[in-house]
Amino acid sequence: MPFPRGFLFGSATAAYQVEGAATEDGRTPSIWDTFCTRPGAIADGSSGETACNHLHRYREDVALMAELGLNAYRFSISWPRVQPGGRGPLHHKGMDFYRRLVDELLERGITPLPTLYHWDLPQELEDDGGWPERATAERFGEYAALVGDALADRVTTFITLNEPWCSAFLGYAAGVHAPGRTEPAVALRAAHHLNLAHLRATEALRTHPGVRVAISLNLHEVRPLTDSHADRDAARRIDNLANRIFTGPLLDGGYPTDLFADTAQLTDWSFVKPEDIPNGPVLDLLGINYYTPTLVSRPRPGDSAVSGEDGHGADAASPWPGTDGLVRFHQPPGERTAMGWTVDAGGLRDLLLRTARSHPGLPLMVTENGAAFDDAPEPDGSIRDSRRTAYLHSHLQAVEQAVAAGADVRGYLAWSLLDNFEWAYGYQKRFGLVRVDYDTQRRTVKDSGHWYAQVARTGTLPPLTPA
Ligand code: IFM
Repeated sequence: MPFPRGFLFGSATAAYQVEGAATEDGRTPSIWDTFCTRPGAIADGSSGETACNHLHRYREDVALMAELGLNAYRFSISWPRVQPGGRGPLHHKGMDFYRRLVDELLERGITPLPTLYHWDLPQELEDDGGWPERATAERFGEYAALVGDALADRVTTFITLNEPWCSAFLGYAAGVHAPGRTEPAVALRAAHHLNLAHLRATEALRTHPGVRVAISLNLHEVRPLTDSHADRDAARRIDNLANRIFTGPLLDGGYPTDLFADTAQLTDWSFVKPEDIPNGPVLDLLGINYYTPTLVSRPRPGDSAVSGEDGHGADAASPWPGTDGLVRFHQPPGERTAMGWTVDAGGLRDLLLRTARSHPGLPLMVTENGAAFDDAPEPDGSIRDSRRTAYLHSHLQAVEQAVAAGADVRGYLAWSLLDNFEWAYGYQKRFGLVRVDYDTQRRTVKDSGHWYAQVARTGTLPPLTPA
């Protein structure tokens, strides 16, 4: 079952996770620079200050992608690097890096897929209230216009936001991501203003003829533990808070009314203005980031009533406003990655098929998928990460199956090209196809990277060799 013609096989990274050079050339702090200084916020006390030094090593990294035969690279643009403070004119020195990166990619036949926002909000905008404030969406629209003017002559697809669910709910409800606030009602406002930010960015980017606009959502494949009414109701609540809170306004003409009812104790949603709901398509492509499915039930008597046990730490505040006592998270059975996430490729197939059926005609792309494992280099320096290869193999098979069943999937981007700064986990979790030695910045292609290179070169899945 070959992949369709023109299918993109690429990899993805994000600015704060790889670039380093956090204080160079006029870049101002983002909420992540600030959050990393908070005691206990990052497991190993680290930050993205140096990361993989991709800002200085991008040529080497693009050469590596070319060597692996990858034909797409999803990277993100650091807002405070190109518009320090989040307001005012374009900072050309900062933008020059992305111009050079894009040119380097194009020279090597690699499609650039920039994401405008992968979580690094300029700190000044958070000081003014952050995503819960409507003004932040307006600032994002202005920033998107600057980026569009700078890059639309050489980039055709722009991804506006990465995983706005994480920005809203891990950042403002659970507090495990920057800015580290635990205000559930405010997180719902943040989600709406992220949707509005996408709308504003789309308006700005579409002034450039031929530009296509996408968003990357970490859509959750939500499964009820049993077919009981109570468990299906738990799944419905999480589907609303994880998925339909974004796909509703962006694709389906409005928020689900049961989401309003479920959260009525927290907010009256009066921050949603009728004109905030787009009256036409605001997506030319939907990016889906998938790692693991989500299994939920209604709590049974004696169960913990708290819904924090969803891979984000049982001790953290809940990222799911309005679900306390109503939803319990369960670990799906099966092998787990170093993140504790169950490996379940069927979840990706089902998610792609469900999305394709609910939104016919909308092109899809897997804009992130991959696995962290505790790689141990062999004495000769090689990295025999057969579990990561098996993960990629099964998930690429799932994509093939979805395509064969009719889903219009345009590409697959492995997370991540490089080991990098894994947010609150610091450098302890390695997702890369390429190992990074953080002392020397030496890059070593892992076995999974060599295997993925064969996929990219041939457009077919080579068999797995026994470990
Ligand atoms: O590293 C992150 C990425 O920034 C967003 N999606 C999930 C990845 C793994 O946790």
